[in-house]
Amino acid sequence: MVYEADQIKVLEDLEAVRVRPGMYIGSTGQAGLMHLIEEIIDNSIDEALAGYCTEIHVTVHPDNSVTVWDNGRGMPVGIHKEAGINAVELVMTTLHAGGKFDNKSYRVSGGLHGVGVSVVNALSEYMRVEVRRNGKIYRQEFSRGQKLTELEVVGEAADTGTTITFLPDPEIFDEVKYNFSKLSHRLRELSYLNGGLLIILTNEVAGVTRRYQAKGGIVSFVKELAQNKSPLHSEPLYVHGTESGIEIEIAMQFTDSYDESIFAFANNINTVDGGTHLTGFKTALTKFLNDYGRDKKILRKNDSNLRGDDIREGLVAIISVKIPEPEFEGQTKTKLGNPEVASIVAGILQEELGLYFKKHPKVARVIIEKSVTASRARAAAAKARKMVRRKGALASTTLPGKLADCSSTDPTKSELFIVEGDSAGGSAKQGRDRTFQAILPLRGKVLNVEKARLAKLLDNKELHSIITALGTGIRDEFNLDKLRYHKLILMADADVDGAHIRTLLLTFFYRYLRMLVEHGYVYIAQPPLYQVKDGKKTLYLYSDEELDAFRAEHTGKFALKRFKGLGEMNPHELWETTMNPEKRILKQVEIRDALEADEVFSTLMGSDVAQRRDFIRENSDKITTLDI
Ligand code: 0RA
Repeated sequence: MVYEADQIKVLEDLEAVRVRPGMYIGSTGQAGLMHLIEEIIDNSIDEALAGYCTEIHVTVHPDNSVTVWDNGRGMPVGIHKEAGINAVELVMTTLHAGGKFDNKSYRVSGGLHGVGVSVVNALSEYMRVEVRRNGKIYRQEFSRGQKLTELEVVGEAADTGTTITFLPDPEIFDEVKYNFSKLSHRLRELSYLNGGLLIILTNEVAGVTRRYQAKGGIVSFVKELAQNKSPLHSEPLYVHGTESGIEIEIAMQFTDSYDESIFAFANNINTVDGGTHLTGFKTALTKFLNDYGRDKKILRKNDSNLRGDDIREGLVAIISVKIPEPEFEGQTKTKLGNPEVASIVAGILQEELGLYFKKHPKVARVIIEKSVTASRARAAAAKARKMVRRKGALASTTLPGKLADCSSTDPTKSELFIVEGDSAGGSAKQGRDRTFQAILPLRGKVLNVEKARLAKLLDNKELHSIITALGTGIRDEFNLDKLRYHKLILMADADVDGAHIRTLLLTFFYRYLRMLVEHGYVYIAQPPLYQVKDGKKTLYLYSDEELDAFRAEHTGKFALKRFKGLGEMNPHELWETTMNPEKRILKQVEIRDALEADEVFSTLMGSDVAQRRDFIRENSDKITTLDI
């Protein structure tokens, strides 16, 4: 039975969620809304992982409510013995009830989301659960964490499954507006990670439906990621194995590109900070190829061992592990901690590589030869750098000539504005607070990172000046302690060209200075789009929405000016609107933003014209509204 004390506890718990939503879902903005949807989807994904669910439909309705439908076993509807209430109600109204009665083999959640559906209920103005089970349709409705109705049978069902609809509470959320680009990105990722699973996303407002299904699972994922690069072997390698209840899946494709794109997932969560699965993978790959190369005499006696990063140059890979009890570590819980996973991944990978290369010795040779070339190129580049340094012409400590540095030498207080164009750079130099703000103007087209070899990258004047201004060096010589500014602010026009430069710079940061993004040091400045003069008052507006709102409120006369570029603002205006820490809006770049930029970049710069055209058509919003 439920005792009065229990009931009071439950009410207190869910009230606590409403009082401090940020503690449970991170924020009450778009990211928080995303958490609500992910929480519900995760339950359906768990059901798919357990092997009972083949389809998930996510629908966003015009009233902002969201429905997640699945064809799993259906949430249990029976009375829970200890609690004395039905299981749907228990799960929906009790904090952390999830684990009480389900004995699922895998859980998606575990660190990142995993707050429980009751949290979604607590933060929803309305919520409805429908279960198809035992030939019947059951329904129960809730609001703000409490039940509105009892669990009732409302019809007959031919199949099984669960349908959950929720409407985020406007009392909690600043604005209920979903980020469709993030949502579709995540659903597509989930379809790859759960091969065969059909996921359908419908945006009823825009009248758009997207269908995600990848019969080939992570092999299709790798093919897609590698499609703009030239592969060194025709089909991706696929490795699969289970040990001690831990399931390992790896797909990899070596290409002639110069960067490595390895994505590691644990229970469908993108572990951007890596962890034991990634360590196991890297160790085994390096060891195996060195042993194999020696054994087959591809590596000679005098050759030194191949280094991991030389082997991984040009590698596109997905590592996906599924673990009964994942441990997620780090501030953002995106690093896998389970120590046993490293040796399990390493063991399975070594064994499978042995079998694969027995059948495909040519592939092994191509990969090892590519690694040797990479290592020679790296040595040559290092030697060239040393020569230059010895000549004293360009010690990496010599700051670029066009950098207008700040007077502060304390990195935690210093900011670097990387500004597109000389004229905007000039305004920024005059408008800045020189005690802590440094300006680096960029001219012309920045190098195409995709097609350039690392050594050549250092020849590019623009990127070279960024690297020297930062002070950290890159790749092997990267040293975070030498970073001269803890805020790196990209400042470009709010037009298509500006968006391209931003995409390019983010891609450069993502591939060569990822640590800076991970530490939250990279920002995007948000210059205003409009200036309105209303009598004596001058106001700046940063989006078309703000302009619409202003128009709605001001029926009288006002002078409107649209800024076509940063260069149109005088130094004072630029300071007031975009640089003054008291007033400016900065967007902190997340690793996901940088990854998306990397994808946009690869497609835009890739050689497939038809694909590029489709991409631009589908993502015109992203490219023109700078939502990268
Ligand atoms: C607990 C146990 C079982 C299924 C579920 C939860 C479940 C929850 C949700 C939420 C959305 N979709 C879902 N699908 C399943 C298994 C019960 C059994 O043994 O049949």
